[in-house]
Amino acid sequence: MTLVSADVIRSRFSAAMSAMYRDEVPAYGTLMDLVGQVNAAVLAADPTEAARLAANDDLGRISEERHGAIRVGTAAELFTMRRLFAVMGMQPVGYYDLSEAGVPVHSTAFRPVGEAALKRNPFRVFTSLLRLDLIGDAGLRAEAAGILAERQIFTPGCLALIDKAEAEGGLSEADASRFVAEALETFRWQPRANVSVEMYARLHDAHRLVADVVSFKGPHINHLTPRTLDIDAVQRLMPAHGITPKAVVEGPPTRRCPILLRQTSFKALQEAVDFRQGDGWATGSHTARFGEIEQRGVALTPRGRALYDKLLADTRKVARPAADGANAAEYVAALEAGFAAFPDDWAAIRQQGLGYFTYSLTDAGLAAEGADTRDFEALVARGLIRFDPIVYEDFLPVSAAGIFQSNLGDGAAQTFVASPNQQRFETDLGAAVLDEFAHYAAIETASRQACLRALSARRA
Ligand code: OOG
Ligand code: NI
Repeated sequence: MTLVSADVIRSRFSAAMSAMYRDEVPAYGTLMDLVGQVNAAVLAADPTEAARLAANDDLGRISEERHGAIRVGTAAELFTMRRLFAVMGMQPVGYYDLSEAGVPVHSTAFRPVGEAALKRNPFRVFTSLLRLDLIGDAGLRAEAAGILAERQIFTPGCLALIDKAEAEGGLSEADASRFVAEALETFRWQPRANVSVEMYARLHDAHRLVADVVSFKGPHINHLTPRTLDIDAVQRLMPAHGITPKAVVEGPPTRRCPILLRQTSFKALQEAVDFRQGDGWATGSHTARFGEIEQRGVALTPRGRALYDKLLADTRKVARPAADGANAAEYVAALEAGFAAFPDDWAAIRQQGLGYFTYSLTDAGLAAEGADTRDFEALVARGLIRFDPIVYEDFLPVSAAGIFQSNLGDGAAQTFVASPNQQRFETDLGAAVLDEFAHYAAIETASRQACLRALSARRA
């Protein structure tokens, strides 16, 4: 029997999720259209960049590209979520501790790994596990754990297909279609809560995020994020399209050579929810679902990342973005001043070992006969080998915290003692998370070796 590739299942799932979210949250559709227009304008205005993206086979993925986020409540849910995403070729990459930023979760990102899979479809899901251990009220903690223990967030059909995919190494065409439909159910918005309005209020008082996870039958997808080539333009154009963005863009400032990830979001919608009341239902509301856009730049090496973290921390000592946007201009100015210390041209970023790049032969390299392959840098300098930034595929904890906070409301600021616990997270997940740096380094090394092999073959 022929099995459908995991990449194909992921592409179909990502498209199905996008259609569902467009339906449920119309502002997401508006944002998608706006991002499409801005991306088309950027490419039209910069034919060199368009040609570079086309040559690297990266042009096709941009308009298809998105990430989403969910929050699960128990170790068992996280464990099965890992198995579900594995059917679509998505592995847990990275560990993010959000407790430090006042959000009682820790997280990973499920995403494809490897160049070919990323080019096919880079869909990612930022997945957080609620940490009830950080909630002070022991009684409430036990009640919340009890509610979570009773829910089943996966359909029986989905669970059976995960088992089947694991046993048979993949799914047939018919099973893959069923899997996409069944898996989608887990991420759907549930307008009927699992709890009474009183319980919801108690959970909400402990932390809005606790209410968001515990009160519902499943981990509704809380945002989907298209990738834009010019986040400042989209941010500027959002209000004219009836969308109010958060005050500041998270991440590095505007640069000629984008690094890592810049993100901005629009505020969560207030949605009607039916809460349990006696034998019936009482209508209330909940805010959880929002929209976000992102612009991705070069993946940084540990050294580049350390410089990024330092410059961001220094900036935030000077100005911390206020939730209401009061000091937005001051923050942006401080950020720009701080990041003047981060080189803003590709050659310098590469030479100083701050970013990861892929290498390929130029036309001159393809035509060269008898190049000396012992000195790699000389081949770059002679123009036989070119370099292109590797796109950062992961997330940033400070930015993620900013995105969480902007959707928790201004009164929600709360502090927890920073308590990263990667070991606990990995035990719950049932697997170790992959190290993002090792993965980018491997892509870079493979491209270097491929260039050298091609040049040596020509010499013989
Ligand atoms: C996830 C927030 C993090 C991002 O893009 O950094 C995130 C959440 O609110 O559940 O999606
Ligand atoms: Ni996000």
